Amino acid sequence: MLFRQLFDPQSSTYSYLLADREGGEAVLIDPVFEQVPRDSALIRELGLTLGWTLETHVHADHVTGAWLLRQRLGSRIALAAASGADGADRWLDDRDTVAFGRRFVQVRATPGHTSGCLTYVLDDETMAFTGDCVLIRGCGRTDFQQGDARAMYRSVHAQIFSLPEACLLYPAHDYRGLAATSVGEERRYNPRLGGQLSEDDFVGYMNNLGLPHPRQIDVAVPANRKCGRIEGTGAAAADEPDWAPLTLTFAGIWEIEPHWVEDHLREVRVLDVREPEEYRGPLGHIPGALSLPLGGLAAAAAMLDRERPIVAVCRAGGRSAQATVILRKAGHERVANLAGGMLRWRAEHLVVEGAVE
Ligand SMILES: N[C@@H](CCC(=O)N[C@@H](CS)C(=O)NCC(=O)O)C(=O)O
Ligand SMILES: [Fe+2]
Repeated sequence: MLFRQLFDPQSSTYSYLLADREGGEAVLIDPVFEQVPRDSALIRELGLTLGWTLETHVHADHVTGAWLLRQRLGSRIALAAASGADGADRWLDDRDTVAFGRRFVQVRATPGHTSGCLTYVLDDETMAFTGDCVLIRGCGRTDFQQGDARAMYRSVHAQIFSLPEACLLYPAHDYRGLAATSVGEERRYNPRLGGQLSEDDFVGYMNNLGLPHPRQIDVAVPANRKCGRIEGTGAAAADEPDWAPLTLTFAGIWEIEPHWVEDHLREVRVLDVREPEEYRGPLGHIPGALSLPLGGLAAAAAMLDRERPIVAVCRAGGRSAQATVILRKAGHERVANLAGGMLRWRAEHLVVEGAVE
C-alpha cells in the first residue's frame, strides 16, 4: 500500500493519501481546500486515480477540498450520514467499508467532537485515522457542533482503544508538529482518556478547556456542510495562472508543455538560463530565446519586461525551475518552467536554432 501524510500549516490539518499500489486506486482523507493544487499534483505524479475523498467530520477550522477535487479529478465524496451535510455521493454508517483497489477502510462511528465524527480503520488494523476524536496525547474539543464529552469517552474506549495496541493512530490535527501515535501509547499516556481516568474525570477535564473558537469557524462550517462548495469561486483557486495551461508540480513549480510554447513563441519571452557555451552548444536553443545564465538572473530580473509571460528553459528543467522561483521573487507573476528543458524539446523534434544534428 502507498501512504502519504500531508500537512496544511495554516490550519495544522493532516490529510492522508492511501492507495493500492497495483491498480493505483486511492482515497484521500480530510483534504484541505487550499491544498487541492498540491494534492492533485501528488496524485498525478504518483499515477493514482482518486476514487473517494473521505471526511472524518464537518470541520470547523478549514474548508474541505472534497468538492473542488470532485470537480477536478472526478473523485466522489463520502462522509457520515449523521453529519447533517449536503451534497455527498455516499453517506457512511458504522462498520461500512470503502474500497480502494484490493484494500479498504472500515468506518467506525466515533461521535463526541461532533455528532457525525468517523474514524477510518485500515483493513488490517495497522492504521486508523481518528479525525478530531483521539489526537496525540489529546482529543478534539467538545464545546460546539453538537459536541458531547460523554459520547467522546465512549467512542474512544469502544471504537479506538479496542483496536490492537500496535495500531498506529493518525489524527486530523496536531498543533505541536507530532505526526502519529499508537493505541497502546494513548491507552497508557493520553492525559485525558488514558490510564485509570474515568468518564467523569474526562467530562470534568473537557468542561474546563476554555479554548477560543477556531478563527475560520464562520466560513468553514457553512462551506463544509456543502462538502466544500464555495459559491463564486468556480472551479479555480484564486492564485491559479490563466495565461496558459500550466501544471503545478508537487515540488511547487508551475510547468508548461513544450508543444504549447512552440505554438505560442511570439506571445512569450523565452529565457534560456544555461551558460553561454551551452546556449551555443550542440543542443541548440529555442529561436528568439534570450540568453541569461542563472547566476546573473537575480541581478537582471528587474530589467526584464512584464509585457509578456516568461518561459524559463535550461538543459533538463532543473536550473530553469529555480529561475522561476527567482523571477517570482523579483515580482514577475506570469512565469513558467519549460517541462523537461532542451532535452525534451529536442526529443519532441520542436523548432530549434544552432543545433548540431
Ligand atoms: N487555533 C485553532 C484552533 C482550532 C481548534 O479549536 N481545533 C479543534 C478541532 S476543529 C480542536 O478540537 N482542538 C483541540 C485543541 O486545540 O486541544 C484555529 O483557530 O483554527
Ligand atoms: Fe474538528
